[in-house]
Amino acid sequence: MPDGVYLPASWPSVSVVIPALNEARNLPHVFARLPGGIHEVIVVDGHSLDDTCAVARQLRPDTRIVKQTRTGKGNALACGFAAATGEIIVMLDADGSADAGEIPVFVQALLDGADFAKGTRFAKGGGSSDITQLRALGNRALMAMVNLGYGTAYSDLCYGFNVFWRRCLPVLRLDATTPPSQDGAGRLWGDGFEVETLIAIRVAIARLAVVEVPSFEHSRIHGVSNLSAFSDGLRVLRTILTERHMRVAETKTHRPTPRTATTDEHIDEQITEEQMQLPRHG
Ligand SMILES: Nc1nc2c(ncn2[C@@H]2O[C@H](COP(=O)(O)OP(=O)(O)OP(=O)(O)O)[C@@H](O)[C@H]2O)c(=O)[nH]1
Ligand SMILES: [Mg+2]
Repeated sequence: MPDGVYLPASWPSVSVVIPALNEARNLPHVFARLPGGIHEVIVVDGHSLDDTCAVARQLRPDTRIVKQTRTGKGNALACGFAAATGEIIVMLDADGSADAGEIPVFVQALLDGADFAKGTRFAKGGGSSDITQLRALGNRALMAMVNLGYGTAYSDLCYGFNVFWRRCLPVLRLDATTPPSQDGAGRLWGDGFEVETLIAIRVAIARLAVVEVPSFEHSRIHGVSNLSAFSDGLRVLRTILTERHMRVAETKTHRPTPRTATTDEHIDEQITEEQMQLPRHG
């Protein structure tokens, strides 16, 4: 654990969900940065060909290993969230790019009243040594579409370091259980890297209190990225368009839904910055 970083015993229980695909060499660094006092660490293995699971258990014998039901980071997160038992869930990458030492700052944002603490590399205090110019450009364009289409004021969109109350899970509507289809690649919508955008949109539509937390993204330590800027960028774009389309369609049907669901009479109203509790960054 980073020197002296310990979650106070009085804090709610925290589950850390780590999607990992061939990250054996990076896990030692990731685990070393975990603060003390974590309720559980869940590694969601994407059927890794290396020693990811063995290394995780070696580093921390109480690590819970979850096998994902389909393929992709999004499915891994859905499976990890479904298995989590803590009051708070942390989404943490396994490649060493996210610093688990930042977890207390995210949790503090929840304790201060947020439902969802969304990491941002592009607010004061945040940054990245990992993002390429192409990805930064794509991220900015896609983020502008989300902000325009959903009335949000996000300063970052495709960033995987987020922390939220487990009670908010129903809002995300992620499917952890459907078996893979036999015909296609075995992926459902939301199973890929578009999951972060899907989550960002669904928490906005549900009007959760979202607070952005500046975060620094380090470079992946070992191995290569699983993300393709073009094909995954297109999936993100399709997510933005599809979710908006679904939202409009649901509004028209006026189906009764739970309070946290994405559909209500006024769902097409713009969500204001105040409702989102997004900070303004100068
Ligand atoms: N379980 C599981 N984890 C995955 C899968 N795809 C990616 N991951 C994990 O998700 C996290 C993010 O994936 P990366 O490949 O680092 O993608 P990225 O962070 O967008 O790309 P870089 O910035 O280049 O590292 C890492 O911890 C991966 O191991 C998958 O199909 N299954
Ligand atoms: Mg990465």
